[in-house]
Amino acid sequence: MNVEKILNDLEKKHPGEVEYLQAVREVLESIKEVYEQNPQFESAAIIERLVEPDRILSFKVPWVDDQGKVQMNLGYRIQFNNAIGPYKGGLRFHPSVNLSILKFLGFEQIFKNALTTLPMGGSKGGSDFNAKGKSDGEVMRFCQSFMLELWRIIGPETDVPAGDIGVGGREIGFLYGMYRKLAHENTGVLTGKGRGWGGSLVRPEATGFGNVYFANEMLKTKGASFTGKTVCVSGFGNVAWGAVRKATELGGKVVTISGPDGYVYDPDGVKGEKIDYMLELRASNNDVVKPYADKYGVKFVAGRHPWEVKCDIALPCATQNELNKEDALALIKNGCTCVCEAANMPSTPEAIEVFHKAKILFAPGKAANAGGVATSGLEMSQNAMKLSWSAEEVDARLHQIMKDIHQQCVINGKQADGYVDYVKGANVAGFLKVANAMVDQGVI
Ligand code: NDP
Ligand code: 2IT
Repeated sequence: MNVEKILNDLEKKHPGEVEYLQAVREVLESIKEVYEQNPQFESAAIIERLVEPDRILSFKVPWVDDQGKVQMNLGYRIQFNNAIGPYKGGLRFHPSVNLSILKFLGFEQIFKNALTTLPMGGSKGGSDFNAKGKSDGEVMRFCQSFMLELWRIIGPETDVPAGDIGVGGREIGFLYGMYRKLAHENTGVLTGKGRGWGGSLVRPEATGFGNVYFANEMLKTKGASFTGKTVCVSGFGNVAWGAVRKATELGGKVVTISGPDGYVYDPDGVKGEKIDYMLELRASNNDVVKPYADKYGVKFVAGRHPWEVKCDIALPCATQNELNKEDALALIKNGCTCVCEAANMPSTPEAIEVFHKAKILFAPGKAANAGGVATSGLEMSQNAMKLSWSAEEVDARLHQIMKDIHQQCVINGKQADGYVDYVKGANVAGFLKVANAMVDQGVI
């Protein structure tokens, strides 16, 4: 496989889509060897068919603000691949959203969902809507207008959206209400629903919990655990909240959280009611984390990333490319031995190279944050059965799924010297499952 040629051709077709090309490059470089060992992939043109989405729906989202003024946003849904199950993936509402970002997320989602062991294809969607400073009524009218277009191409057996950045329980509620009215049916068409109307227990916590379960599996391979460890977390949203909770529960001390404005350093640890306060802060429709530092009288470092703080374990939980080469070098210098990505693609390729060279434990988001979508899959199962499981049952299944994903990474990523390349492991395991399904099902 000529990775450079494929990427050059893709760049000509999709100029400037840097995040998408970054995600494709990483996967192609990892799977090159296994691809070349399986000539049936080449004859079925698997790569050419896998790197392009099945279809992209792009639409406008007009809505009326509280002053009666008409506002306009852009909306998208990218259905990438459904070889192993219905399209499945989150919706992101953030002003930075564009096609490149949603394509990278949709592409990653294919392999992540394959790793969960559940039957889910990959998709992603969203809008450049900025919730900052908006009232609940404005968010509702925006969500309703968004669903007015989206509902045509989704369905419980077709494409099942969920949350991502800027889309939490409140937005899923507004989106679901509108879908129910338009489709005249009450089905599990979205996941992350409220507990009283088809949602699953543990889904809000699942990405962060799953991430910490995965990190714990990695630590176990070195005879280590979270107990007594200092942990740096970035972000202060849904995923960061779950990760902080579980890392603390397992005996770690989380000393940072962060926002686009900078990071908070809390040497006593983010714990107890301070974790609940993270939820309040996130729900305030502000994008600043500084109020945490003001409230608890701890240090706030403006405009910087938390990776300069000394820690044993780093859990990036904010967004793509938030951890660069300098950050990676600082982590290594300060003795960090485990970086477990909870966000999607938070480490730049140069940062990953630093981690691999230093031979520390490093897990990519598509493996280590799969607990969120896996629990969405469990929500779909419960909806299909019209039953709901207890929190203990969902959590036990989530825990087992994360252990299985870890195992798949070890099997496919172990190097001759025993070092586990979790990036390779995750990409190879996810790719093989999808590519084999595509070969089995013919050229469609
Ligand atoms: P939230 O909206 O709850 O929180 C996201 C956090 O990241 C906020 O602190 C947000 O600040 C910050 N952030 C977003 N964009 C930027 C940016 N461009 N620069 C700096 N900071 C930014 O989202 P989630 O916690 O759900 O998502 C966090 C990460 O986890 C994302 O990468 C997401 O794709 C990934 N993920 C989410 C899953 C889920 O189930 N929710 C599952 C698997 C992965 P602000 O928005 O205020 O700018
Ligand atoms: O990136 C992700 O895996 C998510 N945002 C969750 C997707 C889902 O369908 O639950």
